[in-house]
Amino acid sequence: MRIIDATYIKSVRAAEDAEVGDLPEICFVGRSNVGKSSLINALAAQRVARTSSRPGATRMINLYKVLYESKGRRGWVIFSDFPGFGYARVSREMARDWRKMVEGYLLTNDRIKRVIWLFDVRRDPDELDGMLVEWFLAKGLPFSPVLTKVDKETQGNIARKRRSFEAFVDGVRAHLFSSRTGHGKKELLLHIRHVLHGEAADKVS
Ligand SMILES: Nc1nc2c(ncn2[C@@H]2O[C@H](COP(=O)(O)OP(=O)(O)OP(=O)(O)O)[C@@H](O)[C@H]2O)c(=O)[nH]1
Ligand SMILES: [Mg+2]
Repeated sequence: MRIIDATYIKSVRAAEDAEVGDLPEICFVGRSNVGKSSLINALAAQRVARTSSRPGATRMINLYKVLYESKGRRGWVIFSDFPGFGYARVSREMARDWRKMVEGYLLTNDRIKRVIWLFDVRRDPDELDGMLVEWFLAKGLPFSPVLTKVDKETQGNIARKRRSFEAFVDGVRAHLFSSRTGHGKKELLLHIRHVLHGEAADKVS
């Protein structure tokens, strides 16, 4: 699969405001600063999503319309770039607002084919991450973990972290990614293609 073009459409707080017809959607969620916008730019091979060194800058869900080619056929998909969660400096009230918006969006949008959950490979999952996994599983939301910024870790650590992360998410396969080196880009695009065609193998075998 190859992305031919990606354009920003709009920023929304609710699924009904998306107005993208019946296009399938892939959501990119994860903690603040984990590399969501960078990953979208890396997949799209262009700077379409805004990145920032200021964590928590994105407050709305940013929608991108993506044209792709796969096996000689073209198709459209929406990529949605979510505001980061778990940023320590936001107030309790803002954290509650974030949660209401994100949960509402994910639960009322039946075009969503997959939630791509980005996780910094250097971190260890904490209680908040555990709650998120439980929530995905309880709601039956299909999710794909991606360990990001692998250029910052040694091969040995990456392999070890991947195994323990996959155990943490109940055996769901975790992908590796670096937007700096492009590591994992081909595999992730292939995975997205499989998701869009209903062919994804999600469990670690
Ligand atoms: N070394 C390295 N740095 C990265 C990588 N991906 C992102 N970064 C850096 O991490 C910082 C945050 O990246 P963003 O893509 O803006 O992260 P985000 O998840 O969209 O952040 P929020 O929108 O604030 O939640 C930036 O300084 C990026 O340059 C990566 O693969 N490797
Ligand atoms: Mg961002």
